[in-house]
Amino acid sequence: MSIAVCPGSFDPVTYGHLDIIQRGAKVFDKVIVAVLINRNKTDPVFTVEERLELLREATKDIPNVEIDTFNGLLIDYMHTRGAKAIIKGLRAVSDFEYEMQMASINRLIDTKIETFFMMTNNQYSFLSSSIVKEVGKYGADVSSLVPPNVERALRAKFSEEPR
Ligand code: COD
Repeated sequence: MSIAVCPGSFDPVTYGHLDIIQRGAKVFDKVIVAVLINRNKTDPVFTVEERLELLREATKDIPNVEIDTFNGLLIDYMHTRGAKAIIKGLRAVSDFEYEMQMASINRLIDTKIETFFMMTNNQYSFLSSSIVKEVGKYGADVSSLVPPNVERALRAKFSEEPR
């Protein structure tokens, strides 16, 4: 069975992520969408549990997709899941530099694990979780950027907080 991991922060999941997940699920027998727990670079808007729930709902119609979390090195997590492929999305040249570095490091750690890059769907080339949070915070319409459950969650989250 070919198992791929699609890792990320998913804070929150967007249509750009979902496009990559759906396309990956057509190529691999199973795609595990893995949310990194211990990322301390930025303050997340959604808790890990909330992000998992949003991802579960948004991918519920794709039978070969599983949602999980991981801590520490991605490669170590992949070993525990018997996964040999990493799925990444590329939006622009700016993504390329970072992703190439990550792919090279991961390959150095384990040469048997391959990173597969998928070009973003043109309509989502500008889309990121950060953009969604930024516009969502000010009450703009994000229905073309995220699935309905995420849109509701953003509205609820930002109505709780002072802007
Ligand atoms: N179109 C296409 N792809 C997209 C889009 C879009 N609109 N938006 C996002 N993506 C892709 C991203 O390029 C990425 O591949 C994936 O979706 C997830 O994106 P994010 O923003 O949710 O997640 P990131 O980029 O913050 O996640 C970073 C990781 C968690 C993958 C990374 O930090 C990691 O693997 N950390 C574990 C530690 C490790 O093993 N490090 C490597 C050795 S040092």
